[in-house]
Amino acid sequence: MARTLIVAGAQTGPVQRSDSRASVVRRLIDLMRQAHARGAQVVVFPELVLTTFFPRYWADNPAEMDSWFEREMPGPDTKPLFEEAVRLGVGFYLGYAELTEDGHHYNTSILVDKSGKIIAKYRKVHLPGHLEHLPEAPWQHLEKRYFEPGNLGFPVWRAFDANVGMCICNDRRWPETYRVMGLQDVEVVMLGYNTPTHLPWVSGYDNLSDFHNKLSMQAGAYQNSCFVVGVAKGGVEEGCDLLAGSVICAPSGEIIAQAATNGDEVITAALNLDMCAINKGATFNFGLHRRTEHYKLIVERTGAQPPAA
Ligand code: ING
Repeated sequence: MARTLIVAGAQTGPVQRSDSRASVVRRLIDLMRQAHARGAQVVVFPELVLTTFFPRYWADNPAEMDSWFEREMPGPDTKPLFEEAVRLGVGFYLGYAELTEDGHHYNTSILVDKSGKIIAKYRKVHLPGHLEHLPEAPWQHLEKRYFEPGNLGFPVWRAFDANVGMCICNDRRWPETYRVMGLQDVEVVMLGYNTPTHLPWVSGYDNLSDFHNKLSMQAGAYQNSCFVVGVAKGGVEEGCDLLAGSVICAPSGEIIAQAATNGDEVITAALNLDMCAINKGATFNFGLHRRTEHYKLIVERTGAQPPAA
């Protein structure tokens, strides 16, 4: 009997500045009910899903942004989501802005089991964008200003009878993210994202926004023989168009579920987890094929250095 995990990606449309957390949680509960109706055992929500993507705004004092952060999880606004999850008997991944008791700011995701218990936490490692204010740009991308780099690494947990890992948004573009989890025998990588389709600080690739989105996750899935569940907050948020394109990728690298809209939409797939073993035992049998003695630069060198003239 194949080991199967039915997962749902609960893509959301935009969250405007004026949308309350309570109104967002009502949408998440509706999506969770739809996912449960399709047999989902775990539901993946987007990155920073409770609020608008506030790193698009400049604040002279970063502390002005603290109102976008959660000081407790669950808090009064998110408790109804945890309660619904227990009622339905489903687990979920939730992305949110975390403000710790000792004043640290992280772009965070948690994994909650079907009893409503937080069983895992991840803090975004790769913070994209820029530090300085770009006053001419239609929006900023100031994650480096408002968040600290994650300090938990890329763990993999045993959950839902599978080896489960988490990452967030820009992390999905870096092969190291998947490989560190692959070296922990990950079978399902869950991630949420908020991806503007126009990047003021780098031009030239806006037209390939969805191609790069899918390429990154399909490659990560194939090269580490795992499933990848990537879930967007999409649509036009305060004038900024966010990419939708949520997908579930199989260890073959193929997309096995894909969103058709840029709004609130559930995608589901029954993951045959034994599929991971095919290439873990062959093409990507790390223990048999990798030659780590030649990989030192990956850890020792941060930025690229050209060859001597
Ligand atoms: N958003 C984007 C992402 O990595 C980005 C930022 C887009 C960086 C495209 C580079 C290219 O999907 C977040 N929140 O990381």
